[in-house]
Amino acid sequence: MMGTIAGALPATKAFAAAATGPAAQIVSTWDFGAAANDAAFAKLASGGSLLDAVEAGAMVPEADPDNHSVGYSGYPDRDGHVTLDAVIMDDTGRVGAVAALEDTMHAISVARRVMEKTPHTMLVGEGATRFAKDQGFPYCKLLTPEAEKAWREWLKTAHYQPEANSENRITRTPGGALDHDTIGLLARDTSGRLAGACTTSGMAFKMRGRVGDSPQVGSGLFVEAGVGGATSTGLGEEVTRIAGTARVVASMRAGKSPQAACEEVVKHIATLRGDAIRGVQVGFLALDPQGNIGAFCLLPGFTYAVTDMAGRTVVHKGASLFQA
Ligand code: SD4
Repeated sequence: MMGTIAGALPATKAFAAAATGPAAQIVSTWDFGAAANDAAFAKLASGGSLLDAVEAGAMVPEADPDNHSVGYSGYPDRDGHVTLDAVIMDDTGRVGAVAALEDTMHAISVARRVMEKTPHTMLVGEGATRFAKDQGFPYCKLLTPEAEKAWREWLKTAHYQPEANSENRITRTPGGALDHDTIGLLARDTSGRLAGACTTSGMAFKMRGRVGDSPQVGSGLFVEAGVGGATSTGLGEEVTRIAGTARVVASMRAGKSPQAACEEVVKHIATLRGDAIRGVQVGFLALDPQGNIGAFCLLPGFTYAVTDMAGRTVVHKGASLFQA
C-alpha cells in the first residue's frame, strides 16, 4: 500500500527553523528568482499548496517578455523555433515534465497537467504541444520580434558558444550571447514538506530537438521527502551527464548539509570534465526540510533568491569553485 504523505517523512527529523539563521521557505535561481519567490509566497499565504506555489513562481519569468528565455520571448533554436522544457515535482515522487514544447506560454502548467492527467511523467515535442492544446492551453507565438532579431544576428556566424552567467545580463549582445535563463524553484512548508519546479527555453540557438537538464528528473530538479530538494542551472549537458540534482540529494541523504552536497557535486563535475568545463557555468541550489540552503557553482556570477518564512526576499551571490 502507498504510504500517506506524512508517513513518508522520517520521524527522526525535526522540522524547526535552522539554528544558524532564518529558515528559508522558498529559494530560486538567479536575480529574477526574487519576483518568482514573491509570487510563490503570495500563493502559499493565500492557502495554496506547495505545488501551487512553485507553479505560480515559475509562471512569472515564463510570461516576462524581457526574460530571454523562460517561456514567452525565449531565444529560439537554430531553426527559429522557441521550444520549452519544464518539470514539476513534489516530495512524494509525483512528477510531470514537458520537453521541446511549442506554442504555449506556461510550460510549467503543462508539466503539472502531465503529472495530474496522464499516466506518464514526460511528454515531448509534437505530443507535448498537442497535449497542451487538448488541455485548453491557449496558443501563444513565443518568438518575439526582439528574439527573432537576435537569432537572425546569430545566424550570421552561427557560432555556438554557451556563455556563463548570461542569465543576469541586462543588456544582451545580439548574436553573441547564447543566453539561457532557467528558473529552478524549491519551496517548503512549516512541516518540512517540499516541492520544486524548473522551467526554461534552454540554450539559445541549440540544435532542434536538443533537451537540456531542466525538464529531466534528477538533473534539473529532484525532491525527496525528509531529505531535501535541489535544482540546477547553467550548461545542461554538464548536469545531465552526472544526474546532478539526484546526486545533490543523494549526498544530503547520506548526511551532508545542502551546502556541502552542492559543493561535492560541483567538484565532481570539475574533476570529471577537466578542461572541457573551462568557461562553463553550472550552479546548484538546494533546500532541506528545515530550511537550510546550499548553493554552489563553477564560476562566479551565479545568484539566487531566498525568501524566509515572513516573506522577506534577499538575493545572494553563490560561492564558486573557480575564481574566473
Ligand atoms: C539548459 N540548464 O537548457 C538549461 C539552461 C539554463 O540558466 O539553466 N540556463 O541547459
